Amino acid sequence: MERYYQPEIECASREQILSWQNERLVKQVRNVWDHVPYYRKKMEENGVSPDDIKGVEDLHKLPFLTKDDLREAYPYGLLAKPLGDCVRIQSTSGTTGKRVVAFYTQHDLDLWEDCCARAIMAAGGTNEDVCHVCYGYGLFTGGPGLNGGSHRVGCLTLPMSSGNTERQLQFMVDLGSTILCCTPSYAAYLAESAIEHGVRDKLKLKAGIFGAEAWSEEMRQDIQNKLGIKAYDIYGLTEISGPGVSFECSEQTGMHINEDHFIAEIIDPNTGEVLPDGTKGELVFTSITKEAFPLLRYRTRDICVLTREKCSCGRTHVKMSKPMGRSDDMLIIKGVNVFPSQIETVLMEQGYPANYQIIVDRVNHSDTLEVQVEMTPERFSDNLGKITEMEKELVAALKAMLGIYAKVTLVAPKSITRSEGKAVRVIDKRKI
Ligand code: DLL
Repeated sequence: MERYYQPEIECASREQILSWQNERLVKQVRNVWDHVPYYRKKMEENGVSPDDIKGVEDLHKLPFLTKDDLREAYPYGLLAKPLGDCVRIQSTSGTTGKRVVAFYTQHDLDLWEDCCARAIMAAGGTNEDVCHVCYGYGLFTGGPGLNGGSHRVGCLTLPMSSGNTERQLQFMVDLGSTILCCTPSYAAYLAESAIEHGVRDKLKLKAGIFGAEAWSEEMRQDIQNKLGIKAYDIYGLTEISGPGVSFECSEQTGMHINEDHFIAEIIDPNTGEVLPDGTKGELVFTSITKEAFPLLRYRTRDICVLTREKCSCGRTHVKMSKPMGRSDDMLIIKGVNVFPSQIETVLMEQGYPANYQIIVDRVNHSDTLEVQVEMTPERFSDNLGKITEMEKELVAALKAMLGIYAKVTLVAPKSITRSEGKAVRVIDKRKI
């Protein structure tokens, strides 16, 4: 068990972490130069060679990689190992264009599962736990990643995958699941269903490990209260391995990035300039231990802040804030930048559940924003005559947050489709 809470790594001094990163980065850059012609060409075009990279302080000299590069090099163009050494493929859930595929050697899988095991242990997991994994299995990394991590910790692992909510609840009750792993939107749905089916008090859950999509602090509180658990955030992306790139500890104030495997930078998304810690910007990762699919300076499009304040859990690895949205999720409505997460915060502050849909359209050359919000059954039956008034209150609260008018439509309980994986919150009809 000790293997996965590794204080000598997770609580190492900054000097020690930097020394690992320097050594591994230099090796990785040389490896990519030697084995990935696509990236070597990029380096040559930018006038940089492996000899220019002596440590983390030289990272900024390397060119960025973006999702477009991954699509261009699809499927095998960024492989650094012969196919014979690769044992697994995972893929992103992209709905348009070519999918992004990532490759793993057995060693890559081992390190990825270690990262997920660290996350489970940081959420209090031990070999006494029953870990209920209802992230999707298959090409999506959520199920396989947390499944592997759970095995490493020694938990009894339930590879449930997503869907069939009644069966999920039945297994949770019968087998006494103690740790729940799924998207936060599915956790909210499970909580709602457990209450509805009268099984909430039969659950033995103590912790949840929720990620793969943006979720607000208000949503965390709601899930924690409804399920009587502590809800931990977990972050990751297929290109860099999957879940477990970073994870929350008991302090719940940001996610520790596994800095022995990934170097994180924050950049200005418009200029590419590296920004100091504490500044909001786009998160960029360099994977320094990956064998099959090592990405250097990969732009995630996720907007967040890095902090290095001392953490009460003792871990010293840098923390990233909850992503505030993706730069490509940001909606520009009437020229104003709107993140779906801002809308969620307002709704939850006003006591609405996290079941909502954002509809953006263009009518007579002007953008329109509508937010359909589901009411709880109690609120619905108690306030039938006051719906217009309640809609007006929400319009005002949204205006104060976003600075623009949003039409609000309160809809009946259960009328917005529930998600079993990542929730689709936004319908942008301008793009259809
Ligand atoms: O979502 C990996 C994952 C699975 C993470 C399970 C956590 C739990 P992708 O499908 O490649 O991989 O999507 C990656 O999802 O760039 C973020 O925009 C978003 N994302 C992931 N975790 C979080 C999180 C998985 N905790 C993309 N908060 C990332 C907000 C998240 N957004």
